[in-house]
Amino acid sequence: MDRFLVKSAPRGLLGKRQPAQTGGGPAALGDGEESSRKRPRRETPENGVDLAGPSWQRIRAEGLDCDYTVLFGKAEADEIFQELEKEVEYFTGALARVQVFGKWHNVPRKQATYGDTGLTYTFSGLTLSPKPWIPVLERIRDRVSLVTGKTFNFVLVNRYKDGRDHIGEHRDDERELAPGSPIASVSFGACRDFFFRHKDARGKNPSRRVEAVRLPLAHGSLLMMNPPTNTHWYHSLPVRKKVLAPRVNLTFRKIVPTKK
Ligand SMILES: O=C(O)CCC(=O)C(=O)O
Repeated sequence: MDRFLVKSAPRGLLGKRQPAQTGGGPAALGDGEESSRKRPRRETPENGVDLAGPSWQRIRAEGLDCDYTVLFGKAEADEIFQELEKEVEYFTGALARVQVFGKWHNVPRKQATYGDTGLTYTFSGLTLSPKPWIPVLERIRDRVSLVTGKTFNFVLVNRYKDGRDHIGEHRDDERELAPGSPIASVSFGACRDFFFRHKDARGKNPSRRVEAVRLPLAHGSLLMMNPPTNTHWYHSLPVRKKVLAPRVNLTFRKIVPTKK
C-alpha cells in the first residue's frame, strides 16, 4: 500500500486452477469472459448461505493470480454496509493526512485498521495497534475464511465517500505480511473500477507492454489476490467523477506478529 506498512500471520478450497488469461486490454472482468466453477460444498444449512458455495471467476495473467466472486447477496450486503457505516471508526487528525514531497495532504479516502490483540504495524512512520475486532468485521472475515479456507488477523478498511475519493497505484508488498498469504478484498456500496498494472508496464517509458486488467468490484464482492500477484502487479482505484455513492472496501490480511 502507499503510506501503509504492516509491522509486527492456503491455496485453499478454491478448486482447480485455470491457465493464464489476458489480452484485449485492459482485460475486463464481469462480462462473463472468465471461467467459473463451483467449489466443493463446505457450508452448513445453519449458515443460511448457498450450500454449493459461490461461483468463482478466475483472473490470470503473467504473475497475476486472482479469484473473484459475489459473496453476499444484495439484502445481506445492504445490511452489512449499513452496519459498517454505523460501527467503523476511521482515523482522524495526523493519521488522515499524508506527506508527499514535503507537503501535507488529506488522504483521499477514510481509513481504519482492526485486528488481533497484540499486533502492531507501521503507518505513516508510526507504530500502531489495530482496534480490536467488532462483530460486523468478524462476520465478514469468518465468511471469507469459510469459503476460502484462509485465515486473517488484520483488516484495513478504506471508505470512499464518492467517486472523487480514490487510491493510487501501489503494491501490498509489506515485508510484515505473512509470506505466501493471500489478501482478501471485500467491497460494499458503489461499484468501482479496480485496475492492475504490471510493474514493467508503468510510467511514461515502460520497459515493455503488458495489458492492464480492469475489474469492476461489485457490492458484496470478494476478490482474492493470491501470491505472486502483489510481487508483479500494482493496483489502484482511480477517480470516477460520475460515481456519487459511497463505497467501503476491506482488505483482510495475515501479518506476522511482532516478536516480544
Ligand atoms: O478499495 C479498494 O478496492 C482497494 C484498496 C487497496 O488497494 C488496499 O487496501 O490496498
